[in-house]
Amino acid sequence: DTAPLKTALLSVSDKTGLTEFAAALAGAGVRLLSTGGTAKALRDAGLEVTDVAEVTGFPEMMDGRVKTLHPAVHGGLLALRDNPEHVAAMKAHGIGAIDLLVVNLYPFEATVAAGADYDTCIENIDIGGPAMIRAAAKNHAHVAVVTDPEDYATILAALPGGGTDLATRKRLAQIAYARTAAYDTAVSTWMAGALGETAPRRAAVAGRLAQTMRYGENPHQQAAFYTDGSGRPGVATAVQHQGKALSYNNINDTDAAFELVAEFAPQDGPACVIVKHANPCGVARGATLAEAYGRAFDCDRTSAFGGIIALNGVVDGPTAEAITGIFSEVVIAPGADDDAMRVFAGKKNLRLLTTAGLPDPAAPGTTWRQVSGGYLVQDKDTGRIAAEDLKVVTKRAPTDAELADLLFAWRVAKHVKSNAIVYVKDGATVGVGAGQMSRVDSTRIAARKARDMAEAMGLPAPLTEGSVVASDAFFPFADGLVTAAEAGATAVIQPGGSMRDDEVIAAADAAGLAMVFTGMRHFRH
Ligand code: 93A
Repeated sequence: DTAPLKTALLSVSDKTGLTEFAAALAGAGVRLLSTGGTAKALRDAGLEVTDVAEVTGFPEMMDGRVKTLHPAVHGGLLALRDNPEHVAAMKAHGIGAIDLLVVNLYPFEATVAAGADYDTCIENIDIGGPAMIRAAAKNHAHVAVVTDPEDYATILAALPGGGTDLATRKRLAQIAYARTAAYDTAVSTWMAGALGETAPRRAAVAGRLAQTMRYGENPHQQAAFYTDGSGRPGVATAVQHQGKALSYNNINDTDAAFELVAEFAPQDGPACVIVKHANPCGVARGATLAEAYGRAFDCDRTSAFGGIIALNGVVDGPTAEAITGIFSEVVIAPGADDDAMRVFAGKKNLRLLTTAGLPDPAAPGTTWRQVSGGYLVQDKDTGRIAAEDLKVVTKRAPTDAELADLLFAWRVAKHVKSNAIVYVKDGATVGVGAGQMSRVDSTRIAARKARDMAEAMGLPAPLTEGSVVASDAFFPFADGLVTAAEAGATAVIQPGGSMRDDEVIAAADAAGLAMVFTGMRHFRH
């Protein structure tokens, strides 16, 4: 699958590393074609170059707006070398194959950033460059495309082997499409600004506009919802049966709830999640979905009001009855039967969403976050821990019942904003501490809420009595663990790896706790 490298077309605005690269190509016997400014730079460096104008039979015209937009160029980039009709067309029209395209675009982003006027920005929208890049990338079966001086080295490394291999050309094509997509995004975003409009309702993102909203996180913010076209089961592809349109916060919270409930496979039994402000305030298993809902509700009845409820199975009548006992914003589940639909129909304000299934928590993905002047991009957290991954670090090992709850708590903790502390008893959360700047505070808050809840329910002991506790990252000091032990926890799951692990383990032993290390952290911010 090595594609020979006989002819290269170079047309670059950023001339970094150009002459060294082109000299190496020429040295390997590659014929160089080039546009005005690039050709001049190469000639100045003593290299032999053919002007694209000679190839097309047309001069560069209209201030350079039309230089490479010609069948002699695009035919040379797009022709399939192993297709007799394509080869015949090349011959008939005198089109020569172009094996390597080296293009970087007019500096549109830099022109905007420099505060240029409208016409200057317009003139810096590259048309011919992206057209060639997209053509060469499409034809990566035969053509290599380089859009970034950083990748010159990739081509140079391939020269001794007589050309690039298919895997390399595919990788370069992927980079190329990322570049043209980002370029047009920059143009569209700039135009929105020039029109005096805010971006969200017509943002250039890699997706399809699904819904514009009355407002965003707050009423003075405009907002819209875009689907990514993946068709993944979730809030983006759910069918809404009743209730008002989903708000920005509804969608965010519903996603959080559904992603968490999907951690519990239906074949392992019913599970329910209640979310408020993107954090779970109750997660539980049950013999039935109705029971799972009730147990999730009991974790924090106060916060559950106006919450978002996600279930991992088809909602039935009794579950719907239980849910409609209080006001909830949204219910999402992979289906609802006729009985449930009838019950929900009596609550006009409740939004009911059903999906074709549950999201796959192991499916790889990417998360994006905007920061001033850039984006943070990372792999989705698909980390999973099984019993065999755990290391017992205390004198006492967890019992089977504790172990089951520890793994449950760990799964929930992954979906709680850091610092996350999750107390669990018999397959239900009994205390959740979320989003605190200090881990010991999360530990205390969750325990206090569990005490308050027990008082409100008329129970003698706090809900955390006899529970287990998960911490999304290591305990830096023993104080958090001691607090959990005082709240009645008997076993702990945490990553380990603190400088003071020894102190934390000693405190656990002193309190008779069993503790396991996961070796994996689940920060979520
Ligand atoms: O104005 S264009 O959109 N029209 C074209 O046909 C065209 N072909 C290449 N801009 C075009 N280019 C761009 O010219 C390339 O993407 C590159 O950024 C630049 C290189 O011009 P020069 O070689 O004259 O410096």
